[in-house]
Amino acid sequence: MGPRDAVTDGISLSEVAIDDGFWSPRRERNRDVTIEYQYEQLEESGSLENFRRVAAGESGDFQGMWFQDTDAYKWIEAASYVLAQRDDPELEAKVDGVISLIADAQQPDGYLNTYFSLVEPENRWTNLHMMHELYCAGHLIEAAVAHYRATEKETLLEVAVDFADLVDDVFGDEVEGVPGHEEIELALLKLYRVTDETRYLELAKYFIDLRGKDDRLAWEIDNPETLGGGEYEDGSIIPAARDVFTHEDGTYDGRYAQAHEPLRDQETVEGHSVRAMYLFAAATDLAIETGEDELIESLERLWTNMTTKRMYVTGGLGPEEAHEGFTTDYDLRNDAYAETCAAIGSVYWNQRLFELSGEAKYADLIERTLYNGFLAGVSLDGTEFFYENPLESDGDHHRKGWFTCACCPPNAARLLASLGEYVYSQRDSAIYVNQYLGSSVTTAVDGATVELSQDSSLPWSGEVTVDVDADGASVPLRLRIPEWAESSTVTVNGESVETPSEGYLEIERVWDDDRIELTFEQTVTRLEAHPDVAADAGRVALKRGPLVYCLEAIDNDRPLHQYEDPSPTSTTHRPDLLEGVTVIEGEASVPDRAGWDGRLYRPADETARERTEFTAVPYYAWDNREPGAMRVWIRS
Ligand code: FUB
Ligand code: ZN
Repeated sequence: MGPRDAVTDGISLSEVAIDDGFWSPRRERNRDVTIEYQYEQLEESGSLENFRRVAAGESGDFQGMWFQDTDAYKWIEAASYVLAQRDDPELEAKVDGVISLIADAQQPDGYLNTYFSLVEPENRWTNLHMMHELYCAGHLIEAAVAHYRATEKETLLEVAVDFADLVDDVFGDEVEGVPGHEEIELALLKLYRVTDETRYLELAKYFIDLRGKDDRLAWEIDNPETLGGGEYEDGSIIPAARDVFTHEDGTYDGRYAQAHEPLRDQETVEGHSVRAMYLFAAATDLAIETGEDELIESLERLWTNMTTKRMYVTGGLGPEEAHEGFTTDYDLRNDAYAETCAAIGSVYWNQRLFELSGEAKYADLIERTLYNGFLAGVSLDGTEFFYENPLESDGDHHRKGWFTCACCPPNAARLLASLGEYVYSQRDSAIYVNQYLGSSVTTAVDGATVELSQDSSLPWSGEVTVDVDADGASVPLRLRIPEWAESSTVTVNGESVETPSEGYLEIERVWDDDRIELTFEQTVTRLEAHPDVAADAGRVALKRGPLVYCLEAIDNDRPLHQYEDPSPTSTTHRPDLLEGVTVIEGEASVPDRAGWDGRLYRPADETARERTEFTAVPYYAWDNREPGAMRVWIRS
């Protein structure tokens, strides 16, 4: 038995059925609209055509970003999660069609990358820092594992295994080095779990351990003439990559790809935030497999740095656009980059940290990220996406259906389709209820069949019921007390249970048609940020339950910068607004407009202030009406 078997035995997606007032409509739209629409985009963007052309033995005329294959892989992954939860022959046939295109494009030795096959077949594996061959391989593997788990078909798994075997033969032997964009590491760990082949575990460990130790990436930066990728749009990618991989004085800087020092020595989260999240997720999976203390300590240290100094109140990550990532402690400017993929990566990492430790704080952060930093990335109608998720806008930032670099839309689709993975967990023979959303699960724990059925009123109010039946078996149940709950009450069959203020409430008893009722008090909180966050100095943000709120121009008469000292007075559920949201209303102070005619400046003591009403809506719902300004942090 490895350490993993001792600590966790995940509940599979097909065991969980979600039926939730808040999430189900979003997931249905994801299934019926988004996944359908994204399939069309795969055709329109040339992604599928690239596979067809490789299969036909053609060359040249590659379309799209050099890692565009991943759009198709992520689409298959999202569709597979849907198929894991219900029969859908039409979708399955579409998935099969895309898989056969991919299989036909695979080279006889297992290699698969349409950019290199079409444009520079002789330059495989020459540009690890930017050309994403291993990143594409990772998304292929993730798609294959999801597809195999959903359908038991091995069509894509065989393709992925052949490619993974080639990568294993090449790396550590013919080529020494790590990918500039992490992703393959976490994928190899998934492949290991599904095949039991230790070579994939070893290969993931090789990539994780080598990062920051070898000088291959640095060497590439200084030897651009030897690199593949030179033919991509006249090689414009190579100088651009140099910018993000060098200090101002032109010397190599590995932080962009978390390659500045070995992972186990890293103290702060650095560089490109999606890359960082994927690396840390993989390393956590590795720690789950090996139980290695040094690795676990470094991951905890990085998590603490991120969550106490480098994370937005929404769970969003990475203020800086130039390198799409982290900068310095407390740099949380509100024109945040905060890529949707980084929020998604954070959910992946935190889920693994939970599996490793069983600690509620990771599930708390998943909840915060899902409802805020992630969900803002998807329009209410499911057809448009944010790439960047600022916390303040002048009204010119809008979602789009697709992007030239379309990493976020299919990433959002795969997370929504796999939401069931985050609700329950089984660990140390206990069942954990990690997220409160209407759902049911039937699973086996130490030979007993346990059925849970949950009803939840989140995020609008805090009432939850969980019906439990284990046919008279005794199974510990751990229920997360959300960090935001001001107070909580829990009863079992009407009898009160003593409840901790945070962490998990454990209830162990013989379960036989029992009902647990939980009430989490939701109050509106005015949050302030640490004094070193210059961007939020003298500002407050409104939060209620798991939701962060914002002001949008459309609901408020004055320009948003004029609102000061918001005092919430009431909350109202408005079924008509933004598909049903609870708004926070109150009064704020604004400057009196009298006496300004013909004047731009005047002594400050001449300006009186007056109180006016404001309305705040959940941050996730912003930019779904008429364009206008938005602010999360309001002057205090
Ligand atoms: O480079 C692949 C993906 O595209 C990254 O994860 C995103 O940040 C975007 O740059
Ligand atoms: Zn993205």
